[in-house]
Amino acid sequence: MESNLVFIVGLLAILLTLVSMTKANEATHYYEFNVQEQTVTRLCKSHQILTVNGQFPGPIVEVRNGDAVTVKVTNKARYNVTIHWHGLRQMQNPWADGPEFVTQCPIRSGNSYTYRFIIQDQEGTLWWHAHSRWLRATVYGALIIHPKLGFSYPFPKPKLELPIVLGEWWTRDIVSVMQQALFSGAAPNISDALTINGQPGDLFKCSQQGTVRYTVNPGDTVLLRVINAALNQQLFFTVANHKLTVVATDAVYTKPFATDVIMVGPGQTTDVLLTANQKPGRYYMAARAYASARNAPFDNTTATAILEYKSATSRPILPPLPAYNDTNTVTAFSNQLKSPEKVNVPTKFDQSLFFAIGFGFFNCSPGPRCQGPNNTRFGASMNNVSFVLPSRVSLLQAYTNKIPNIYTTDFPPTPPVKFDYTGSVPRGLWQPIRGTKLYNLKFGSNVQIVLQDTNIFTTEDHPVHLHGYHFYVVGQGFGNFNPSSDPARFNLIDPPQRNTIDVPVGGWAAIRFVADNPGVWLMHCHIDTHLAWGFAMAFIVEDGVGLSQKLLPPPSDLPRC
Ligand SMILES: *[C@@H]1O[C@H](CO)[C@@H](O)[C@H](O)[C@H]1NC(C)=O
Ligand SMILES: *[C@@H]1O[C@H](CO)[C@@H](O)[C@H](O)[C@H]1NC(C)=O
Ligand SMILES: *[C@@H]1O[C@H](CO)[C@@H](O)[C@H](O)[C@H]1NC(C)=O
Ligand SMILES: *[C@@H]1O[C@H](CO)[C@@H](O)[C@H](O)[C@H]1NC(C)=O
Ligand SMILES: *[C@@H]1O[C@H](CO)[C@@H](O)[C@H](O)[C@H]1NC(C)=O
Ligand SMILES: *[C@@H]1O[C@H](CO)[C@@H](O)[C@H](O)[C@H]1NC(C)=O
Ligand SMILES: [Cu+2]
Repeated sequence: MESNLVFIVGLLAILLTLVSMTKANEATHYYEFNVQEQTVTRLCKSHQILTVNGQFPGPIVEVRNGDAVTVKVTNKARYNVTIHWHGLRQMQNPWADGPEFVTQCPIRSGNSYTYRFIIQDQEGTLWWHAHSRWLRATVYGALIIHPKLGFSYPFPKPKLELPIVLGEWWTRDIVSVMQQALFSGAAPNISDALTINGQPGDLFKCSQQGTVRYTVNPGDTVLLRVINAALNQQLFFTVANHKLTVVATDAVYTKPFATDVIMVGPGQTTDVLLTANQKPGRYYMAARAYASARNAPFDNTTATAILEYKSATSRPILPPLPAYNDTNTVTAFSNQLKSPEKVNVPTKFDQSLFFAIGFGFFNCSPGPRCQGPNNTRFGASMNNVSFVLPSRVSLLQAYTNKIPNIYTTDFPPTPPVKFDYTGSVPRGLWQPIRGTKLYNLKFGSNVQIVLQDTNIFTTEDHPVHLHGYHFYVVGQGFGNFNPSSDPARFNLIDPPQRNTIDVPVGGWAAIRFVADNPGVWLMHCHIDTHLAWGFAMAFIVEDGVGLSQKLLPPPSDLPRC
């Protein structure tokens, strides 16, 4: 009896020490991000790009679950800028989310803003990027969240961990590319190269020196944290002769599965394990476009990096890559993504939303500002609303300060006109309306959204990103969503959780989440061209009753417009 008590007291003491140790181990990280111009040379051409601290890709933010992070961003560049922490939930704290004119006004040239946030129950690979017009073309970096001290990955600890940040490179100033497109109304020029950690690789001229190389020992297992930071392009990624075991997407673990190739949409991350179990040699890692729109130009180059076994000098082997339009490979890949075990998916919902998403065209009078097809300007919309950002104040400030005439809350929960979304869409339906329309969600509501691609102009696989949330992807398919037969096939057991969903080209995806994070949260296509054309909307998630269910007050240094 007594010895039992001593044992229990002893156990309690140990537990308490453990708990306090864990607390003590939660670190505070301080970073300084100086956004500045830097001259960079690729493909034999030099020009100034925007960087953080002169680095390209930018600095890696590496923390643990539970840590507090402070990043002082100082704008030493010519342009207005903001930084977004892509995939971080920022519970009650949209002030640190970053999208320009959504949760904050831009940080003006010469000014600073300090992002302060705590990593809450998240681990894995995320990233940060500029969220101000198209500046994220070069302003991006990895955000790696390790498990808390004393906790481990749900797989054997890899020998090496490598961030593999995929990007797009223009040999011209990206701002001029953007300005030309936004002025003319036509599609922007495509990129001149794809990059892996900022380098196109030695298949490109003048690029041999800079090609990224990783050395491994035979038998090593390597964790590749693949991030698609490309501005506009979905990408296939593969490594010659090596299987990739997928273990996580968007910083959520998955049921492991082996594959030769992965497809990563802009905004998404995929963690894969690779074991160096092949003949000692040199093997290319390679990334190339998955381009699903019909008759649309795209960057058809191949970016490479080299995985070399120690002391190997042989010529690197180039892996086969799927064709640019190989949707079957994309579907086979995404169908294998599952949560590791049974998860708690909302089965009854308070909000059943249906968003038709895709292109649109604005008719205009022929001239230099009307260079889209047949005297139009390109547009894009969600439920026929082509989103317009405010410019006087951010949506979040307008919401919290009750400033009228900045936005309305009448974003349509279903398409205002029902049509055969993926069939041949009559030209009369192609012109959306412009607006700053938000949608209200009560705190705690269970939400389902079916995202339905349209065939206005062309169908396309769009990577749709929701800020402030992770959602379950309960189903996807091709053609028009059928509300009477498709839900029966939903995966309500172990669907994957993501923050960015590639909606199948000419198809649909159904996502579910609980609206447990108050604030104003943007949902948009992560192809920046489409975002600029209006492919966005935002949710207002109202405060709940509990203290932990309310928005935190704004930081005192929040930029003013
Ligand atoms: C876009 O491409 C066209 C045709 O190659 C070229 O004339 C134009 O200068 C380019 N624009 C920019 C901003 O790079
Ligand atoms: C893209 O590049 C690949 C490999 O270089 C080539 O085989 C293919 O024909 C190209 N496709 C297009 C549409 O240009
Ligand atoms: C892919 O494109 C090629 C030509 O670029 C075409 O022959 C083929 O039919 C296309 N495949 C699919 C599945 O669309
Ligand atoms: C432009 O006209 C052609 C020929 O009538 C048509 O096929 C195409 O869809 C039109 N595009 C737009 C954006 O109106
Ligand atoms: C979008 O709204 C405009 C203006 O009311 C209308 O002309 C067009 O047909 C609508 N299109 C769709 C797909 O709802
Ligand atoms: C920066 O943003 C402010 C609004 O906050 C705007 O008035 C100003 O024109 C912008 N400056 C540039 C260079 O875009
Ligand atoms: Cu898109």
